[in-house]
Amino acid sequence: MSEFASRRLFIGAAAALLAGASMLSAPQAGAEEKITLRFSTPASATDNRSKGLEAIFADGIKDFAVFEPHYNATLFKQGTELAAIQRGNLEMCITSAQELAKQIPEWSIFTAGYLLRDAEHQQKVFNSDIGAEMYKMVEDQLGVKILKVMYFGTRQLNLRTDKKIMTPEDLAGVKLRMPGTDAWQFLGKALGANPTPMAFTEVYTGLQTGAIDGQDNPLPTDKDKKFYEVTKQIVLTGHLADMNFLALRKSVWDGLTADQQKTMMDAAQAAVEEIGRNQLSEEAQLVDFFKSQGLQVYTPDVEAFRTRVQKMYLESEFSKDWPKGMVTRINAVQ
Ligand code: KDO
Repeated sequence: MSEFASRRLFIGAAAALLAGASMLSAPQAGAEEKITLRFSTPASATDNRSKGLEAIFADGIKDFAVFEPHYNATLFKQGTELAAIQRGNLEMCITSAQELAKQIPEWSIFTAGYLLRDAEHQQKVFNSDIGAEMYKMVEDQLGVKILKVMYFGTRQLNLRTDKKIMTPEDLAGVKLRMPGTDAWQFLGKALGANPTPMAFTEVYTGLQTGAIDGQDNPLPTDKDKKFYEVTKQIVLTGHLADMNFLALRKSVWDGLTADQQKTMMDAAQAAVEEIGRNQLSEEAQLVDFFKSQGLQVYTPDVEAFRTRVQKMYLESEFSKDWPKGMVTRINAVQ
């Protein structure tokens, strides 16, 4: 019996005992049937993704499931969430192409800088047959159901150093924190920097103490995590139109009725739409905010970054695993 199934039985038995023991504390009708969806993320509770999931996703599924978020990587360390789901110790997380690529090499195509053009292109790609094919690999190989893709924001460089960065050459020797997977480290290298792995929850201190010279994240994350307090500039490289995927253990999905599955998909869709809208609108406003905080915010020679990054990816070991013809198909999505 899976841990999930035994947990349900346990909750059911406990509720039955309670109901029998006291009429005063009778549980709500049907409450004992609810499934608990433990969700782990390194993000904070104030992140737009967290707020959107709690307000919309959790509410949408409340008749049959309890969404139980754990923020700031307090339940599972960044990068261990998928394995925890696979082992049956966790029900949900928001995962990334970089995490999926650790187990499914074909997924590294979506870790390439300057491939997805922007939020709209990204959403269209994943809502097309391309997304369906990629999600099927995750279901078949990992036993994880991708519910929806969410626009997380466009990644920009954020440095504590003064030197102006106009080209990849200017990043030579810059200790750039990237998350700790091969795909992320390669992106840092392709940008011209000296990448170094560090967990997301340690980045603020890393910047404050000078253990790292900079980091990359979407502007809403720089604001939410207050990275502007410990950095001096934001370089608008726009090197990755980044996304996350709302992921659920497939055995949990398979245990839902068809109606519950539809309700869950609708709730996930409504949540990711709201999250994407909020990320985009914050991105449009935040340059002024960072400037008001005394940071230099400017656009470098993006063409120079794009040319170098695309060349390095096409010549990399990663590209050998990309599904045949996929770059052309992605580029063709209008
Ligand atoms: C990060 O560690 O920089 C990153 O932005 C990588 C993303 O894929 C995602 O894991 C994100 O952190 C977390 O959700 C925390 O915001």
